Amino acid sequence: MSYPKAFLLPLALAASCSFAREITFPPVSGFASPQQLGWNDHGFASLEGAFNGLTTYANLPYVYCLAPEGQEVEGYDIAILGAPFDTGVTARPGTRYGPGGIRQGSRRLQPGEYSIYTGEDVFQEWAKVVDCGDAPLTFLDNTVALKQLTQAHKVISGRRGKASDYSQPRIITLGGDHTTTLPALRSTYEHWGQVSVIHFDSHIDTWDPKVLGGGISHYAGVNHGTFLHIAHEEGLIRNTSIHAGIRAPVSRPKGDIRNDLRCGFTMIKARDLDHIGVAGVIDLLKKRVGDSNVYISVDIDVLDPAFAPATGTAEVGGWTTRELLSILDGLSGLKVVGADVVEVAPIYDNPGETTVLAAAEVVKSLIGLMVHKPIEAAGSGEELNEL
Ligand SMILES: [Mn+2]
Repeated sequence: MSYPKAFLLPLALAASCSFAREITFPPVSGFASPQQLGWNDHGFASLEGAFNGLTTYANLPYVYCLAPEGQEVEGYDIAILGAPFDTGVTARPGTRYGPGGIRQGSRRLQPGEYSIYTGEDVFQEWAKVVDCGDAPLTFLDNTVALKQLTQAHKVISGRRGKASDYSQPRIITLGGDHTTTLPALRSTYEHWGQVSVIHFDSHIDTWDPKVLGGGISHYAGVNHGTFLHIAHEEGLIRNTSIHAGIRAPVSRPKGDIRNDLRCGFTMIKARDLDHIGVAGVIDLLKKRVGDSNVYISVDIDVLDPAFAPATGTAEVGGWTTRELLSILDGLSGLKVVGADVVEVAPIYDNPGETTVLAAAEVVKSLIGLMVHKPIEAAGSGEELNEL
């Protein structure tokens, strides 16, 4: 067979250019993880986590935590669970994309990095921390969706822990609008009984369903501004709960605050920080909850819209990201049995991803609190009457 000269010439040139760059492409298949490519040996591994594979929270391993009965599921101690739900809001919707947004904001977080403040890597202490993906929630019926979330939370927290001494997995939920905290509290109650809630938010969220929801229907009364009222009615929370960062107006001059106290809450207002400082806020929070089991709920709108524009009900005059992180880290030692970061609506974020970056760091601080205080399950609560 003979080839025309015009074809052979470039081949000959290429062969003579053996001094050109040496680029060896890896095979296109056959590797389960980048580590198996051997790049670890060349020191690249720590730079790769953020840009390969699927996007889990902080590049943690994904576990199919909702696997059907009978299927083996590896043990874990702290689980990330997404709750894509936004049909309980009173203002801008969009938090059904919150879990994905927070994971996107966490892409530069990964095991193998050490805090400049504490020197620790919370992902690689005693606890196995995993991402369970999102709970399957219908967006067509809130009542059904909230039941689905309770069930998912129960299944995931009901599995065996990895560290033998601390057998009860704890969950950090990525919201979702704030209504998603109610199913999480129902499930948490089953393992740990009543909890004190530390509620970071610009709104009190204890509104009477007859006030916020218009008394239209029972269904309408269950929303992101009433869930703490309902949690109190159901006996899920202790009268040692506390809000932090409150600044939004109330709708009844005295009635809302009276009802808030009745639901078991005191409050630290946003501007209190200016007078008592971060240490003062930490002190008040710790004193309020004492030695009780604690659930920490962080509505991202506790931050000023300058630091978290991507949320449904933004209120100006809020805390900075640094202040919130310092306060959270200052709560080390509390018995945190559950937590969430909610109301992140990525569609309103800016190109710098300000809100989701903040939310991802808040989640990391919450993991740190759980790691610092291993807790064993203290008996189960009674069966609950759910919606
Ligand atoms: Mn809220």
